[in-house]
Amino acid sequence: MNQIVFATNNPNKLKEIRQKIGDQFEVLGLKDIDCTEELPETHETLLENAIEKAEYVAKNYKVDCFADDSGLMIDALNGEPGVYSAMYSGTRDAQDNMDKVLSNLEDKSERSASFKTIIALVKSGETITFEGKVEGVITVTKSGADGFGYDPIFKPTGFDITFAEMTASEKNAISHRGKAVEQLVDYLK
Ligand code: ITT
Repeated sequence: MNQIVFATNNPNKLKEIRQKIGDQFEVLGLKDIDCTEELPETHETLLENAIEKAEYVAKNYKVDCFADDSGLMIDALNGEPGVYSAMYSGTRDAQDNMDKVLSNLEDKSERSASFKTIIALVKSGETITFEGKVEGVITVTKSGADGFGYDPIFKPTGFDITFAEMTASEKNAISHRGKAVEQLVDYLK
């Protein structure tokens, strides 16, 4: 089976992508290539950060790889948390990050939001990017225990449940990351 390195320190992302394409590719994590440091993310756009992470790992570890930079964009908060989604509350704690979103949206009826993923692939020294997006709304309370990050407060358009109430394959079929990964796989085929 073809191998591909996914340059992420987020174990939930690795698990999701393995669930989605694990029957087609052996997806290696950073531990598998002995990369244990924090990846650089110094920019203010998902696109630049995804490219930065993928190119950093490709250059320093001499592997072809891809990286994902994702964010939750909330219209009533002018696109926040956006590129700062991972540490919106000042920590990586998902409960604290969701609490900050819910408190910022208190009393707001306009709750539309979208998740976006940019995947940057570095292959044979060339960088290519793919994008996936899903629209939805931010709920008033948290529901569900699956998934990760903001999943318990994001209800995708056309569904009556949050991402955290879906099975992994249900989420993967419609999610920002799932859509970006489908394009990556089409390209690699
Ligand atoms: P890497 O940079 O190592 O890949 P990270 O967690 O720092 O991991 P990002 O910079 O892309 O990743 O931050 C994205 C954050 O957005 C992530 O930590 C979650 O809080 C949130 N997020 C991304 N995708 C999500 C999803 O599918 N469901 C819920 N929250 C998500």
